[in-house]
Amino acid sequence: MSVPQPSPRPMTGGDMVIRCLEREGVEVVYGYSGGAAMPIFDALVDSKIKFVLVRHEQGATHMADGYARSSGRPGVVLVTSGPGATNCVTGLLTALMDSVPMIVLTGQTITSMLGKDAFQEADVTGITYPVVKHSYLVKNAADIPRVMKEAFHIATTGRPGPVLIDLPKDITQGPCTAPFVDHVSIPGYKIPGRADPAAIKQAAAYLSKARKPVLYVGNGAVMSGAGEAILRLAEKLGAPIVNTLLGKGACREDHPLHLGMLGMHGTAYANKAVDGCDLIMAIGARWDDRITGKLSEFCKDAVKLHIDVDRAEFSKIVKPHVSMLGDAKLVIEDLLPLVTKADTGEWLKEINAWRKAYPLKYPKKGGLRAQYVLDRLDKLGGRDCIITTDVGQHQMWAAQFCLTTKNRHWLSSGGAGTMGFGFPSAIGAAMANPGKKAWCVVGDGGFQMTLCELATAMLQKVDVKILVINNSYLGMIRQWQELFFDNRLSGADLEGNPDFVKLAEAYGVKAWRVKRAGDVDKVLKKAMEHKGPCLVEAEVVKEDNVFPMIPAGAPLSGMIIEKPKHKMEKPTGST
Ligand SMILES: Cc1ncc(C[n+]2csc(CCOP(=O)(O)OP(=O)(O)O)c2C)c(N)n1
Repeated sequence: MSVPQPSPRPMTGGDMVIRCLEREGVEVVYGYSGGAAMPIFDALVDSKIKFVLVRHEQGATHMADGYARSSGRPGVVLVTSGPGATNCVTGLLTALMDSVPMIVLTGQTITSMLGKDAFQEADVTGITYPVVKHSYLVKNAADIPRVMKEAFHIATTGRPGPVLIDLPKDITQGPCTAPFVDHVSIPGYKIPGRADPAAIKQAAAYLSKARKPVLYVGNGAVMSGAGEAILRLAEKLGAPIVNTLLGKGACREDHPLHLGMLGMHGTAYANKAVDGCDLIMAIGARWDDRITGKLSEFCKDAVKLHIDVDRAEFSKIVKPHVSMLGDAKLVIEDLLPLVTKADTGEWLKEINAWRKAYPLKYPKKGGLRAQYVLDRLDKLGGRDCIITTDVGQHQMWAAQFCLTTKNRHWLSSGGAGTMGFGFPSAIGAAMANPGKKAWCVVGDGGFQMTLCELATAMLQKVDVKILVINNSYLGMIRQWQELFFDNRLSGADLEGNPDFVKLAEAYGVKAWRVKRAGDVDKVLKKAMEHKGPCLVEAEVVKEDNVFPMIPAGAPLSGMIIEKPKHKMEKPTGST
């Protein structure tokens, strides 16, 4: 049966939105339909852009986010007004906190009904104002080409972030005859490139003098692709590298100068190095409270240098001796010829002694350990895969045991700590990187927040391997209650968990359960070899803790390497 072809019609606002997406090179849009967005959905029918119908709008935002983080290209979301748009708020916060380029198109009620409590009306630009880099409410179809061009420019340049475009239905349904826009002109919006040469010279002098330097690498280094340049700088200086949770992968973590992750659950030797350094240079990192602990004690006597693409980060938390506003890669490249090798031999010896004395470790007895499963994933090819995580203990163990050696191969919600992020972001990452496997490491709690996207994974046949670390608890919550609240468990027991294997199978997704260390390799290999989505449920020790740990608000020197015998003070840090 042949499908009737649509009769040629004048271009609508909805058509213009889609044409603009095509001109920006968009391949895929994630979303959920609804009344106010129908003209845009109608225009999609005539486009080559792939539309992925998710099962919840939050899932669409995290898929677009995973697509963007893993590829550097903006992720695009299309949803309807009211609840469709408000379901995107968590995804917007997640993307904003981690500087992810994203475009969110929301349908809106017709312009004549704005502010009149029309059906499914919500003040979406108002509600999302604090969680976007920028937003637009389009009241004139002629503005669509300019708004679309600007939105992509703003989302992807400088410090990237999500941009929301609210599109009333009469605007997308009515005619649009405006020409395409090829150039943007936004007065006052400047994109930093190379930093001030005077600042570079000053920083180079400090770096050349330092005897105990540390390079502290964050998400800005991932986004600018600064890794190679940072490694050259580290080698030239003889300086160790530490990375934040989001900085994983900027520089290969198996490099001899790399000490792994710093901060609350970082390696002991990374934190000892930061605590004992005489100079620390933040490269696209923002002195987050998970890193600094008690601020007044943090690197008290060390010289602090800061490279960032966002001027607002300078002196927000830490006042640097030198700030360098610019793209991390360009700044490091400019620093390289100016630094001379300092004598850091003693410093590296000291660090290597810490490495030997305080390796990452976990109990080998008493049942299957999440750490073991993740260690095996790392050894069985995990480093060639993209790894996404959800939030909780499994996230920290994955950060510790799954080394990242390739840029944009580690995706985790850092700033917002959004449970529910891990699985959908893996779908987006797999779609952005055909031929790559995406492993999603997720807790039994967080998986249940967005597991409806099993349908999306199955329909899109994505190569996503879901590793559910099932400890039957909201593990990180249980850990804090055990350590700081006299083990008075409250709202931490995940009684009522489903059978994850049966659940996956109900969606047509292949699944295995593993309970014994001896079976881990076999099951992980099966999952690696399986084409398309599959799930491994690892039934792990229920009551295990992530160490090392710096309690929130404690100084780095207050790091706990193993479970203390004494009762601990309640943490005083922000959360
Ligand atoms: C949306 C959301 N709600 C609540 C939290 C607070 N939180 C942080 S970790 C955590 C527990 C996660 O449990 P689970 O997913 O089972 O992972 P586990 O810690 O056991 O590895 C909770 C509730 C959060 N980060 N995000």
